[in-house]
Amino acid sequence: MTFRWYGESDPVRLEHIRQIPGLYGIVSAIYDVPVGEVWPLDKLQALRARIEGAGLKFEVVESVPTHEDIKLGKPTRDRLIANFQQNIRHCAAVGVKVICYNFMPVFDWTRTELARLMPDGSTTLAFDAQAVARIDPAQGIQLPGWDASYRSDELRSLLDAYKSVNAEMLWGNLEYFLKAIIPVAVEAGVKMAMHPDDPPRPIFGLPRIVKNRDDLARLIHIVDSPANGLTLCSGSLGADPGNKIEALVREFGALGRIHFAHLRNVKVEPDGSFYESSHRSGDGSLDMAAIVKAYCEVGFDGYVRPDHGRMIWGEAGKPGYGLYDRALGAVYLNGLWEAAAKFAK
Ligand code: DNO
Repeated sequence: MTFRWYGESDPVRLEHIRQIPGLYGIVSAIYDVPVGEVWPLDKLQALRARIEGAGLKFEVVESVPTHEDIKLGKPTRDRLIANFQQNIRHCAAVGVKVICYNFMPVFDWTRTELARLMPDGSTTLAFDAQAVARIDPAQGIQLPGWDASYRSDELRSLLDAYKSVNAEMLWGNLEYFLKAIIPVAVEAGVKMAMHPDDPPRPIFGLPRIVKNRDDLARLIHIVDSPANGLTLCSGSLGADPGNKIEALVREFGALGRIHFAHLRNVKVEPDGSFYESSHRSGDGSLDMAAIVKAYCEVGFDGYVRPDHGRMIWGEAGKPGYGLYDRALGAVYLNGLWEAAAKFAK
């Protein structure tokens, strides 16, 4: 069981994370190096020392970001891919075993609200499909969490650049990238774990290609190596009711290609809207007990983390990444795990 931590600027303290029962390690990254550049080894060493000093392990990185030029297949990609390769080597040098990354154009996870008020007074992340459908990218895209990431002219030129990249071209660019990085990961002893698209559908006319079972199968076969694996995110994939998470766990787990499990629940509405519920099965649309049982039965021994939590008990902080609700999630998941393992037939 691991827990994501955003470094020294994270209001959640490592010393508090350590007090969660059954916590093994921290999932983190270097946040002060621009996307596409090499993470200096000394920064990684300092991060590892800080985490180990708090009594936790540092074996999972989330994420090494993939520069847009790589996804766009621009001529500049070779230098950026060389930097990505170097990041894999540097992570391996400090003991990292799994690197989570994604291949979503422009927007990583996308929500329309970062603090939707729930009847119990908690707040949570939500995606309103109608509100997204009303956004005209040509008029500018304002989304909480993202509007600060790009200047509006930068965003416009990125969106323009993607106009000539359809889904098949994005697959082609992914193939080029995987063929360059997976051999380096193999050599370094690191497993790459692709995070699926969140939500698992195209948005704002941008292609998205890691959305469902067939995409995951295609991805892992591009380079048929155990190092070319998945972060199976129940909440991202689960936002499409067509994705049966237990079945995905069984299929890709049996192949040994799930290296990192993101476990969270999501309440999905018929129009494609959703909000992030507590981790508990009864609060969302996913059967978390069945998902954990599937992991257990398939002999999964990789890294797990609770995913986004609600904001509860008056906690202020990074939406989705407070201490309290994620800690409840970790303990709930460990409970499910203990029961599934103990009573396995
Ligand atoms: C959101 C996260 C994602 C994830 C990246 C992985 O909270 O699940 O941002 O870290 O997509 O590359």
